[in-house]
Amino acid sequence: MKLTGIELRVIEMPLVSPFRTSFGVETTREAVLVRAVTDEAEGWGEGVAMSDPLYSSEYVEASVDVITRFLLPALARVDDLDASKVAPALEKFKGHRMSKAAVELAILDAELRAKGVPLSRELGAVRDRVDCGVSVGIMDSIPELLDAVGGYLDEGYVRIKLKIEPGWDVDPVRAVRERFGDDVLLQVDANTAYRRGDARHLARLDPFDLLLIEQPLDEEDLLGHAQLAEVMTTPICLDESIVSARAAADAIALGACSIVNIKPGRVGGYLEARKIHDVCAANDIPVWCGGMLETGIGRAANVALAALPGFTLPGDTSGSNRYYTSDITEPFVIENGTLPVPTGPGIGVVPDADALAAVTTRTEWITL
Ligand code: OSB
Ligand code: MG
Repeated sequence: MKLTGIELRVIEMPLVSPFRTSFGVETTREAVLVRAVTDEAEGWGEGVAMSDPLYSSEYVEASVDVITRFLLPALARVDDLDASKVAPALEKFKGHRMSKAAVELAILDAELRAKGVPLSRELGAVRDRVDCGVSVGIMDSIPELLDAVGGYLDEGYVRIKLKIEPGWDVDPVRAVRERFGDDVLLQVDANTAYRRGDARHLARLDPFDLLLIEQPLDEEDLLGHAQLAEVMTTPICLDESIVSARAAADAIALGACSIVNIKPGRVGGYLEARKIHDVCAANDIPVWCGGMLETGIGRAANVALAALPGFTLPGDTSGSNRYYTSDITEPFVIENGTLPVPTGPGIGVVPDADALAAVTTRTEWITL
């Protein structure tokens, strides 16, 4: 395949409601979209970097810059390009995994469209629908939280994840358990908001029979997570810390987690994400597919990944309407708590030109 050009788009989409985490409040989702034009087909990728470097060091403007200035020139020099050559060609550039992932996905989508192969099949999917959970932000009050959770359960979500932070943890969890019962699959996500010294406080979550606690401590604090695992009975799941298959293997060997959240953007792409799935499967570590408030582009690819056999827990693969009043692709609609795995070639969806134009704030075309 020959890459002839790349279109980079910055989009900005209003969220249906503010999404508050321990690191900030999001009211709109700004994101970078990549359209790869090759001599055989076109492909789309979505970058998951956010506007500000609060979840990780990456952010939208940096993503546009590194893709334009470094990643694309390096790819222009690769002969016979295919998706498997992207990560090796970009390896010398440190970090910027979300940007690498966005570019790799666009090229993978183009390659698979040219071959007529769905991404799910390419990755090794074994299901045609995936179980869906929902990530519920920090709210101003417990009644507000209970209304939100009740609404999502009514929509059919099979698992609830509560965002937590110091001052919003044990009480909201208790309130959700009291209102909705012990059968609800429930987990929490701290996005690194706690310190090692909070171990005894966090252990107060243990009686609530949570599926897991996600990333309580700093992303670099693997040892702290291993120590916390000795104090808590709630299983520890890592998100921010797992930036590669090697990081996953190390975290597992250290006892820092017993469950892994796989986000392709965080780890440099879907091919590395599959490696993490394989490492975890070999170690009997369950995985689930995380989310980054993706549009239909990234969501389509996440749903394909979540259909792999090791994804035994429901993911943050919610329906489009959980985030946006109108998506840029055909919306993903929850049915019986599940989403369908796209069946078309590549990621199986394309953005609608008018919907895309309506949310685009900037377009750059780079000829290679
Ligand atoms: O930590 O999983 C996270 C959203 C943005 C950044 C980080 C996270 C999240 C979510 C939402 O929890 C997941 C989703 O529904 O896309
Ligand atoms: Mg998380």
